[in-house]
Amino acid sequence: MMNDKKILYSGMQATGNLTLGNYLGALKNWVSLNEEYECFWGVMDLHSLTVRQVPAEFRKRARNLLVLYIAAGLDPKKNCIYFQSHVSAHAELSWLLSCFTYMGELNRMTQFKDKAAKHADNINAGLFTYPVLMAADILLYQADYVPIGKDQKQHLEITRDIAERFNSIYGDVFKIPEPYFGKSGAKIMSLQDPSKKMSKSDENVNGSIYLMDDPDTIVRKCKRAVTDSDSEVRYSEDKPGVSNLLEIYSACTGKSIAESEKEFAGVGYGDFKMGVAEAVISVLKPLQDEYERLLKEKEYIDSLIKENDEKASYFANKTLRKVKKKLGLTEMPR
Ligand code: ATP
Ligand code: LTN
Repeated sequence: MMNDKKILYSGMQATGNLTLGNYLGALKNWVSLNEEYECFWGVMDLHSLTVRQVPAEFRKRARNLLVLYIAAGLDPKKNCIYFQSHVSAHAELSWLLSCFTYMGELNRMTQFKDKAAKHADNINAGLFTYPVLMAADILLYQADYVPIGKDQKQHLEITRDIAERFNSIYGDVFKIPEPYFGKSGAKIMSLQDPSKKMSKSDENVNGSIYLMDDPDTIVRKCKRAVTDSDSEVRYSEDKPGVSNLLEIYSACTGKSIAESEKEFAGVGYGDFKMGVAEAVISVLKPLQDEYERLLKEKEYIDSLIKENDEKASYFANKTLRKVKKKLGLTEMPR
């Protein structure tokens, strides 16, 4: 069933509303990868439960994220797009791998420390073992490559350590995954504080452009973006706000930074910001239209979910059976 393409695995948590950063830095760049790789993209809904969710909203958000993957151009016939929680092998392997993961290793995870500080009232064990579930996600599919942002590098390293530890005891069970740094996607910074990345969990909604923002909101947020007291549209380390807007413009139009600078030479910040807003709208409007159209195609989406859940389960369970056998768990009589 599987061809000889290398396997690529990634996904996003169904937490918060996706930003332009998530799109330009990740989603947009995922679209063409299926030409070269066999791709699996999970909606990481089990990971989302490490912070409290309101059930009705969460259900909707998770489904909307899956629809958004498709609206962004991931072809669901060529990419396996599925919900993590629909493939029970993730939770099962996560338990098994947790018995091969040390407390000391998990204690070193910076994301745990950050999130524990942010959610001091709910430092649950799931937050602590988050990287083990992530290791299970990746290892179940024998992934060769994992496209991730810098913040997830430590989680991929622990995944490799767990896999190597397991393999050294039980033989070659898991493929050791590598991070995937393809054509590097743009790193988009907050419009309000260009020293911080644009992030869906940012409390200041003016810092982020959300994928579902309407044109007026996009114009307003761009106009309010922090720049500097100078008036020159130039890419430079000492002009982080302007540089970020140029980065956004360049990623949305496909023009280089140099070309973009030239285009705005001698133009005031007001018109420059308007130009950036228009470029963002021209990218987001078609995405939003396609998303709205797909949301109405309930049966079509349901059938895709079913098909892709089955495909994901097939591959995941193949690995899980092997792991259980290696561990000496008894088999269910047929
Ligand atoms: P959170 O605020 O919940 O931590 P986030 O917005 O930082 O979320 P993630 O869920 O951590 O996003 O990341 C999803 C994907 O989007 C990752 O591949 C990550 O590298 C990418 N990404 C997130 N923010 C940006 C950004 N500002 N610029 C470029 N890529 C980004
Ligand atoms: N932790 C990742 C989301 C994630 C993931 C994965 C990414 C969960 N499981 C497996 C790649 C592979 C995040 O927060 N961006």
